[in-house]
Amino acid sequence: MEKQFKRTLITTALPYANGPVHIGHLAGVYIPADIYARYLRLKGEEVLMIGGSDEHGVPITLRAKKENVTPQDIVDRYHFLIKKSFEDFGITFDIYSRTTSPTHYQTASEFFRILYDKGVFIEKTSEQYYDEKSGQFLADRYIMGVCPHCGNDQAYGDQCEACGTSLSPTDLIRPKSMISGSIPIMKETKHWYLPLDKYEPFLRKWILEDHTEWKSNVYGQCKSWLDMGLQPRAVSRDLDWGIPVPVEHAEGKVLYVWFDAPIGYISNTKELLPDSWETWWKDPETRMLHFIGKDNIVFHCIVFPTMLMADGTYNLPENVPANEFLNLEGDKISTTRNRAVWLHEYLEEIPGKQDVLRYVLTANAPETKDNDFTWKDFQARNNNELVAILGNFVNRALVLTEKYFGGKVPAASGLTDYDRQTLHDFIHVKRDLERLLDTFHFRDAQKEAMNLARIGNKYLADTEPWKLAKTDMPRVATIIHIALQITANLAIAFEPFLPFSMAKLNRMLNVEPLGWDRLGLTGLLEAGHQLGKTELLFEKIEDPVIEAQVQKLQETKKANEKANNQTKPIRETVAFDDFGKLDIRVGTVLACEKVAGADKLLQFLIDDGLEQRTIISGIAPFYDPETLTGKQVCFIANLAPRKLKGIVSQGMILSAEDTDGKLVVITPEKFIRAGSEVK
Ligand code: B3M
Ligand code: ZN
Repeated sequence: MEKQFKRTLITTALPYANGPVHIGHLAGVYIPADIYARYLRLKGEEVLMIGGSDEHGVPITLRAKKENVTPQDIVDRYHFLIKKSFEDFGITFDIYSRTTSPTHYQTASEFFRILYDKGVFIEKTSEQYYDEKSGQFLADRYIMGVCPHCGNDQAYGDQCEACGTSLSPTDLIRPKSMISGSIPIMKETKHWYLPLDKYEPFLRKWILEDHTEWKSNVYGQCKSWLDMGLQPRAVSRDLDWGIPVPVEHAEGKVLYVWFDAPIGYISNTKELLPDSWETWWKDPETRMLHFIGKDNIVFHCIVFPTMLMADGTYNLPENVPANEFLNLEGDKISTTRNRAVWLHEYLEEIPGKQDVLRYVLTANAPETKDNDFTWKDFQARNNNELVAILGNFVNRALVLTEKYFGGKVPAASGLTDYDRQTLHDFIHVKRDLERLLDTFHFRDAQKEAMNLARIGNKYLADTEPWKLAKTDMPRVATIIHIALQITANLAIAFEPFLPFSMAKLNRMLNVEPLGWDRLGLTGLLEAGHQLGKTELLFEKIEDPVIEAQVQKLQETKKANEKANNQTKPIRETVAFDDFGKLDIRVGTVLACEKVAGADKLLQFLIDDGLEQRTIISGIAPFYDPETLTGKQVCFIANLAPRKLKGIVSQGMILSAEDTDGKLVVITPEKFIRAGSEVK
């Protein structure tokens, strides 16, 4: 028999407060969690939805260093921005707090201390990478190097983002400090380890046998971790930003961010409900669900449950409905590369359209695999689905009521078979929606809700009440009555998905929000009920809006390329003899002119000390040819000749590229004999 629960505790991954939140966050975690929480509340169930910012960890300290401010400055800036973005998108947290709160410091310290006193941790001294220049140990993202699995040379000490492998700093090939760029040495340090291996038999049974219903991506990742065998995991770090390890002789050591962050769920519940938080965490009749992204699976399915078990007084999660990743126009979303649709910018640039984004992100939710967000699809889903199906149906039903019945719900009489069939169809919607929502299939659930609007559209198109107005008003009244019942049903079915628009629809229907138990019923609006004022639910999004967004993304791409140009890494070492093969000379420019039919090319006549030679160079956009005549340049004299625009170029003039792509010719510091060798 399935377990019965009295209440549901929903936790949502705590985003790092090292940048604003973007569509990937919404699609992966917060929209599904919010849909689910709203659904349960509509059903009248007891629910708590917990959120907050993750304010520790290396990404935050690195950002602070880069900007020359304190980590506290960084988290203050982003915590409030993130909190506001979530509010603006209607994410209904019961609390959104932060891991720098006093309650959290106390809760996390106590949690560690209880495990410490129970003798859970292994204390171990080992050698770890240390940056002598900055006088600091290098954990996690403080260190970078080549991934041993895929060869990516930008892999971090805790993970390779190219292939997704989780790493430890000593796995990296050619490690380099992210603080000083120097090559680190090994140095001894003491840390506390959580012995995951001891809990492995329990975890195997709990996940692999008792939770076969978990999503296959979650179950699969857990299984592969368990099959590889679990190792003790360090839960402390040598850092000056974080919660101090609450034991003696632990100066300079803080709790590992992945130890303290999930405890943030507990702290935030405590902050909200100081007297009754334990009901939500310890009463077996509470069901706990973690909404997260796929990169957090191991922490929520293995590490945090182990911590909770080691304490022994807490519930374990019932389910962890993790999503995969959302890409943007075919490429990864990246906070560091500023490649994202930031929520606060979306709201400024496309104001009042929160529900459109909620709808599109749910329709494309990366529930089973990575998925792609494109602006074209965003526009198409708005125009062809929200406007053309849902908005159109609701508008027709309401406008017809206004036109023929002065905005009062008309009475139905003498139902036809077709009427009955239509009413019957939408009774199914409730059952199907529940089945899908209960199993976290939000995209299909939203599709099902949209089907109800399709039923409505088809009903009006088939019955054509506007043609009957002159001949058969009782029939028109019946049709409109049914169309209005469908409309009221839509207001319930879509509430979890499109809360702003459904609040508007309720105002147009002049009703208080209707509860979930009324979904599928046919008498939601009684005859004689006066409707409110009709407005448009959705409006078309025109091409220029979409084009502006696509262009913005392209500009970011260009800016990134330029920024990368600034510091191109030094190329592979060459032997001295190889350098000696190049014959670089100084030459005097005898004449210089534009090459006809080529925007970029200049043709030089150079005195090379022995004879005159022609060289073609791509610097026309940056120089007026006349200003170069009489100057001296450096050129490669023994480069194999090449034909450009029909002219043979005998060598190459050396120039340097500035950050904006501008080329600057290299000239000797003072006038010198033509033909002099550059060595
Ligand atoms: N801050 C990682 C992330 O944002 C981390 C989640 C913590 S959940 C307790 O992906
Ligand atoms: Zn890799």
